[in-house]
Amino acid sequence: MREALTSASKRRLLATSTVMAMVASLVLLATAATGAPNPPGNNGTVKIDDVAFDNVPNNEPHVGCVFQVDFYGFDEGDLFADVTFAVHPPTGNEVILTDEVFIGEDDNSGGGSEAGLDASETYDLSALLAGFTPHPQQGYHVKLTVNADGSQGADTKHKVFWVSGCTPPPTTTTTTSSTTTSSTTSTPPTSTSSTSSTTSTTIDTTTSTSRPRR
Ligand SMILES: [Ca+2]
Ligand SMILES: [Ca+2]
Ligand SMILES: [Ca+2]
Repeated sequence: MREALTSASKRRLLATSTVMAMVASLVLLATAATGAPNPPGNNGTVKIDDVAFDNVPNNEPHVGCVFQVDFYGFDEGDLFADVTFAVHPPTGNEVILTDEVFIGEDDNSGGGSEAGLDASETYDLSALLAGFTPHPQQGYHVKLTVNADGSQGADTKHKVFWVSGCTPPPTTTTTTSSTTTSSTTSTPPTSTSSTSSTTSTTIDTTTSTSRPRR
């Protein structure tokens, strides 16, 4: 009786271990086929992110002057993305801002999903777009070009989007200073002029400084 039980349980054990081994090899096969880190190709994707800023990999092609570019699924390594913003017809056709963003923190796992987020950069184009005429309804037409290190073959990604709701940068600040001087004679008239310059430009200049590539 005891013999029979043990042999039966042995058989069961053998059966379960074979199944487990099969499952393990299947998983291995699956990861080799799809999830291998840094496979060749133009890995990664970029999305335009309007407020509220998030990590959701949807593209929002109508944004305010302050927006984000989110990077997903890029390869691991000493890898940077060259980011170029240009005004696009009908707004214009010239480069207005270039930047570099580190994108190589981890491999391409997660792909174009929230788990695959590699970088999230905030940009403010209000001062740079001030010299152009916006479309009355749509705003400024802007083209983003991203050239990513680590790609094999084509490394270029594009996103075209509209920017609206920009407040023009405060360039004229001379009007308010003259009115307050007559009433208070005792205080030195130095307090009014200093505040205007600090708030004018908040261009995102988080260019990753040194680039030790290749
Ligand atoms: Ca958003
Ligand atoms: Ca974001
Ligand atoms: Ca990655």
